[in-house]
Amino acid sequence: MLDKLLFYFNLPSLRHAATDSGGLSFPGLMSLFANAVFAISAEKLSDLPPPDGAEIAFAGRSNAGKSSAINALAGQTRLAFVSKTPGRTQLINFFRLTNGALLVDLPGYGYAAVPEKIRRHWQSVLAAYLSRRSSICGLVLIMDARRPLTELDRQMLEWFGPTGKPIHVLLTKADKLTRNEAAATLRSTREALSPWSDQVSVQLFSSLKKTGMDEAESVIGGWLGHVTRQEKEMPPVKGEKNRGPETP
Ligand SMILES: Nc1nc2c(ncn2[C@@H]2O[C@H](COP(=O)(O)OP(=O)(O)OP(=O)(O)O)[C@@H](O)[C@H]2O)c(=O)[nH]1
Ligand SMILES: [Mg+2]
Repeated sequence: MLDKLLFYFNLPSLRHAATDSGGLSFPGLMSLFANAVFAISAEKLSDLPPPDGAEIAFAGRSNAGKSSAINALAGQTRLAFVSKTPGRTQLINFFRLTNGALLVDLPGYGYAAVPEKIRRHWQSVLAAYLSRRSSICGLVLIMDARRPLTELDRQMLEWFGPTGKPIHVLLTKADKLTRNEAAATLRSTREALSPWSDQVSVQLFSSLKKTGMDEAESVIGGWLGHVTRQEKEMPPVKGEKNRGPETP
């Protein structure tokens, strides 16, 4: 496990990520996401760190834009690995915020070219992680605004919904739609999710154009603000090298 950790820390992009805040500074909530660093990767559930920190899970179809959204929120370009080839995030990657909370980049689902056996494996990992992980304080469900609410997106809602924890849907790549198309997609997705309206919120987002950032920051920041006040004395995560400024 330590070997794997050191391997990831030695990747140039991650070394860079650990020191690069993208040269941006943000007032208020954004400081929660700025200076995020790569923490640890897990290949299977038994590799997960102990569930003793606040986690924000990012799930979505393969290629929907999960890693890009994490980078956009963090104000960095190479924190999470972004690829034109779907199915590239094949590990559960954890990023540590300076307040100690974790952003969790989950492997994408639904990419047809991934062998059936691997797809099924990851779906069972996602089901177990989303339904049982006590440290998750909210799910960010990323959907391509051009094809929201696929069958597997609904499956994620079914798995996570019973936890009663909040879900925020980012309809991303909104820059690929006209204003009217984007507004119509937002309306129809909200309508489709209205039975879940106590638990689910929906917004338009673009990592490319950085639109919808304030709304996303305020929702996720709200979840973390609530949790982080209780998590001040959080113990270090087993096997993790860098925990940020609060490490004694
Ligand atoms: N135009 C546009 N392209 C985007 C946006 N977000 C992501 N992309 C592109 O979509 C592709 C996939 O983005 P990723 O962030 O790697 O997607 P992912 O969901 O992490 O993909 P997997 O890890 O394979 O599941 C890349 O080519 C990105 O540049 C966006 O808001 N607008
Ligand atoms: Mg990814």
